[in-house]
Amino acid sequence: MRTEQVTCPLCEATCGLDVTIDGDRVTTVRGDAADVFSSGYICPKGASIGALHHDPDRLRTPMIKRDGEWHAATWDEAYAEIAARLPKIIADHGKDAVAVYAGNPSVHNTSTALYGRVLYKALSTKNFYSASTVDQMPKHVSAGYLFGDPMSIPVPDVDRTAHLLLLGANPLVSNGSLMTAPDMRGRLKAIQSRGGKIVVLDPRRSRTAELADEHHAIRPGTDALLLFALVNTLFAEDLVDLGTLAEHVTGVDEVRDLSQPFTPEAVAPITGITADETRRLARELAAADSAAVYGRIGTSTQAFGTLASWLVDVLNVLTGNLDRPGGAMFPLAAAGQANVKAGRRRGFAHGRWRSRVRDLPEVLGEFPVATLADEILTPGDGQVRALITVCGNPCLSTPNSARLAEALDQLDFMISLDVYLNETSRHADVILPGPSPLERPHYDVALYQFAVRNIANWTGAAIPTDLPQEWETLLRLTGIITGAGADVAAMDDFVAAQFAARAGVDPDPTLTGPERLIDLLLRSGPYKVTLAELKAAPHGIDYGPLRPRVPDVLATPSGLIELAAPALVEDVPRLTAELATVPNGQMLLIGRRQLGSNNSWMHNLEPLVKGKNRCTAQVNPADAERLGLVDGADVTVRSRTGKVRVPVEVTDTIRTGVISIPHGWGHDQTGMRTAVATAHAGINSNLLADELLIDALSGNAVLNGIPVEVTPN
Ligand SMILES: Nc1nc2c(c(=O)[nH]1)N[C@H]1C(S)=C(S)[C@@H](COP(=O)(O)OP(=O)(O)OC[C@H]3O[C@@H](n4cnc5c(=O)[nH]c(N)nc54)[C@H](O)[C@@H]3O)O[C@H]1N2
Ligand SMILES: Nc1nc2c(c(=O)[nH]1)N[C@H]1C(S)=C(S)[C@@H](COP(=O)(O)OP(=O)(O)OC[C@H]3O[C@@H](n4cnc5c(=O)[nH]c(N)nc54)[C@H](O)[C@@H]3O)O[C@H]1N2
Ligand code: SF4
Ligand SMILES: [Mo]
Repeated sequence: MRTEQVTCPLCEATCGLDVTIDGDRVTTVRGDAADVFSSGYICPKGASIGALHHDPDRLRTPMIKRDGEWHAATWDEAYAEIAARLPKIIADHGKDAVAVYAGNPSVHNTSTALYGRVLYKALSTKNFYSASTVDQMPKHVSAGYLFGDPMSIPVPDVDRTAHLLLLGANPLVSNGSLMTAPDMRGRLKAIQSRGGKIVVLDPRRSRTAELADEHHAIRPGTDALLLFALVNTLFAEDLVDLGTLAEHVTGVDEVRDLSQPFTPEAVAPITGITADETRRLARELAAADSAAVYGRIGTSTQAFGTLASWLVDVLNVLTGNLDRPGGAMFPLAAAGQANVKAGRRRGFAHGRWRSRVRDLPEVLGEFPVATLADEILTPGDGQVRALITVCGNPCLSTPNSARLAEALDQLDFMISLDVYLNETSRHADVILPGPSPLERPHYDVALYQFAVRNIANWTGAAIPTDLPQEWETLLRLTGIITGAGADVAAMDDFVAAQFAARAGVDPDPTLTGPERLIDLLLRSGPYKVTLAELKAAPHGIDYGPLRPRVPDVLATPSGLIELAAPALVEDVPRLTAELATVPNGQMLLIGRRQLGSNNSWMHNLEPLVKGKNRCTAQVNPADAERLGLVDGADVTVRSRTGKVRVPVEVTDTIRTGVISIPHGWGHDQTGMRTAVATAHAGINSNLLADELLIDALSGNAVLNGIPVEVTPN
């Protein structure tokens, strides 16, 4: 029996776990009380990390599909198949003929986070897609233009704030996002016990809204209007006070002018929040000793995602709360922090090239995943003929996923790096599995960059494995693309040399793989720690609360916070036009997350799916009565792209005019190896999400506020 300290890689909270292992069996998983960040907190998913490790359906060998039948294969056979098919497609049709889709866990996985880009660079395809465009891309765009770097996303300083205004986020269930902070319940309650206030804007009375001091049931998709009305009020009532930030900001007058039409009275009929309430929200925000405005999925995956993301930070700036303790601050991670080079003035640009079929803008070198099916299905020069998915399940997670599934069947070749044979990988020709989270080392190189304290924590592999680590797999694939062959060690030395050159320190000759890269990043980072020192601190090292980083963090051409950056301002007329909207009573579909879910992929674990069916359509009692819906009976929900039948859950926790279905379900397909998930299939809400509805600026998909028709039969 032994107990290992493991940083949980399953969501953004980075909790420390105590994993007790007897021989090769995981016996218990508990929160690590000594973890410097999570202090013993754990959620149901973290507690299921042993079930994930032991899941008999989890793939342990590569799989090859021949004549529609899956065969377990050796790694050599799998690479031979890939070598025989992939380079030929590139040779015949060019680099853009191969698309990549990188999914959410690729960010939570040290191998893919560090070595994914090596493969992507070798492929150098314009057809790069990721879960970012069904998630946070609008925030990157707004941060890019405001602060000069798309990774400069301020996080709420929850541990010190006196006032937290949350829009479209439910951290009590999601455990926080773009705000790495384990135990959000504890942290939010601490705000209240020190006399602070929490206000939630959400069409649903979520768990976070239940705990909050105030909840306002905003109409979906209208956050940008409400936020502009708050800005309008701050100016109208002379409440704007930038404090010490003033000398670092430009564009304040322009924002004031832009906000003129968005009076609380003008937006109230559309947002559903009265003018008086809106004014009070603005006054309280301005009056608080410190305050942070924070928006997440609900404000991002909507038609005005970038404007809403921008206005969140406009409010943080105008109330003097950006970059000050208790406000919204820029973390400084121990390793790999992206926005640290002083004196950068390059600024940010998106739309440097555009997609072939729908003429959509590139952002951060990727195209919106909402157009991936178009690029596969539309013949012509540059048509996508092969796809590599890396930790992604776009057949459940992206809009109009039925059309995408059809498109995948037309590919000449598809590879999935995935741990399951599921809704997406079933379309592949070759599946390459990776080790379980307990079989690999972990350092959260991505999420510590959004943490509410500056934290570093290293996890070694808790359980040995015969499976190659995914960084080795990625380098093997790179070797096939570049013709460099199968010498993984040589390629790894090359990667390390590049990291070392950038970092300005020499690689530790005793290390290889991610250990060597993380060590380089740590030693060249702000706290100059070594990997060895981190290994000696199994509960992590806490570098303390966030510290102000303006002006060094700013990388705009002016060196200032560009509050009225032209690219953002140019999108405002689209919002102004919304002021003419008269809500027509059409039902609007939104999503919701659930404690036991991890987007689409952890439903194969019995502990997370047992009990009552959670894939229900929530509607308000008034709508149920009006539409003739009965609690527990099935309802049909239709959109332009599809229709589903799903059980109704009548509840007053949801606003009238809104219907909520969680995403990530719909495990009712054939040819998968997910026995538990299939027995708890639910329906796929993204059959209803319309790939034509996007935030024009960022290309992000609209997954909330989708017009639907709801009928009892
Ligand atoms: N309607 C609606 N749709 C949404 C959302 C929403 O709120 N509403 N949310 C969106 C958001 S925020 C996101 S991030 C996306 C997520 O979208 P995706 O990233 O496409 O989907 P996931 O469900 O995270 O699927 C992850 C895949 O990675 C595999 N996997 C897990 N661990 C590993 C590993 O260690 N190695 C490898 N190789 N594979 C692994 C899983 O088996 C699964 O196939 O969904 C989006 N879709
Ligand atoms: N248990 C669990 N945790 C997760 C995940 C999971 O699938 N399950 N996924 C992880 C991922 S990838 C991410 S990105 C994060 C997301 O983290 P969060 O953004 O906190 O996630 P959600 O719970 O989807 O919260 C979004 C909220 O927005 C509300 N909403 C919908 N439309 C609107 C709108 O138009 N305006 C406003 N103001 N609100 C709206 C919804 O009702 C919902 O309560 O969660 C992460 N954590
Ligand atoms: S909150 Fe996230 S990091 Fe913490 S145990 Fe749960 S899944 Fe793991
Ligand atoms: Mo996400």
